[in-house]
Amino acid sequence: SACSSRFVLSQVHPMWQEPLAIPGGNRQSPIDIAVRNSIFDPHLRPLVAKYDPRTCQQIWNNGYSFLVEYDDTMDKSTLSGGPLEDRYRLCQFHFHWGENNAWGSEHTVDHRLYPAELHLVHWNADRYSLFEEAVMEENGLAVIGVFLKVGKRHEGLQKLVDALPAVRHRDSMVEFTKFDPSCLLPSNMEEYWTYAGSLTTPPLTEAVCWIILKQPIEVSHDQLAVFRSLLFTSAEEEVQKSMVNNFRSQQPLKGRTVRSSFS
Ligand code: SG6
Ligand code: ZN
Repeated sequence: SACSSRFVLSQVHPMWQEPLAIPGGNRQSPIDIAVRNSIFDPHLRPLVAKYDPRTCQQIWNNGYSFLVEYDDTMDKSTLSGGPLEDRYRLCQFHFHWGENNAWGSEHTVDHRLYPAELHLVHWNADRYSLFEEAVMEENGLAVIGVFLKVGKRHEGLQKLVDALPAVRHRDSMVEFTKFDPSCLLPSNMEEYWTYAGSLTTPPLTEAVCWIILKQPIEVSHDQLAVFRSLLFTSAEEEVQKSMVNNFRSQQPLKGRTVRSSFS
């Protein structure tokens, strides 16, 4: 339930032990997507993701997740189309996951939990000049959410999994290049849900156009086990804490509409 996942986070991650600065909160994320209540919008166009693997730079354990970071100083890896009016630049992707395969995703579909969820974070480069500026604005960010389910090993993901032991501790960073994020996208990019929401970690700003793909990708149990071998803690800390359950609890819909690209 929502309450228990908040409890889990406050148990495992120091960031969530502080009282949360919820900014008023009329469009907070994540949410449960109630399929029956989502509204088909025939004007929703196909997504256009054009990613240049040469913009991939590094992997960083930030003490909450691991981030694969991209050079966003030029329009080289971009997202447009779908519900978006502008062009958005990819700056990083990261995941959220559970301590086991029964939970871990931030969004749910008709209350179905997935073991993990990928977030590809983009900022509006048509309207703003920096991520730091866009993160404060209503149409500042666009995040693609992809559910992970357990099945066969994901070949594209494996290159990333192989690099993770090098960033086991908080604040560690390694060079990571030429990784094409499109290899983590499912074949069906036509079917998605979209709604207006927020970042799921502080500052929780209500800046995000969420695009949640319907088709999950398949990864193996062993690949998720490597995610779980990462640590929330730095090398100096005496008590090491596994990086698991790094998802936020679900937030009220508060009258928002979830649109779908398919009927
Ligand atoms: C992750 O989620 C990242 C962090 C932050 C956060 O845990 O570690 O970098 O990302 C864009 C951003 O600030 C919130 O992103 S999210 O809303 O897509 N989950
Ligand atoms: Zn996220």
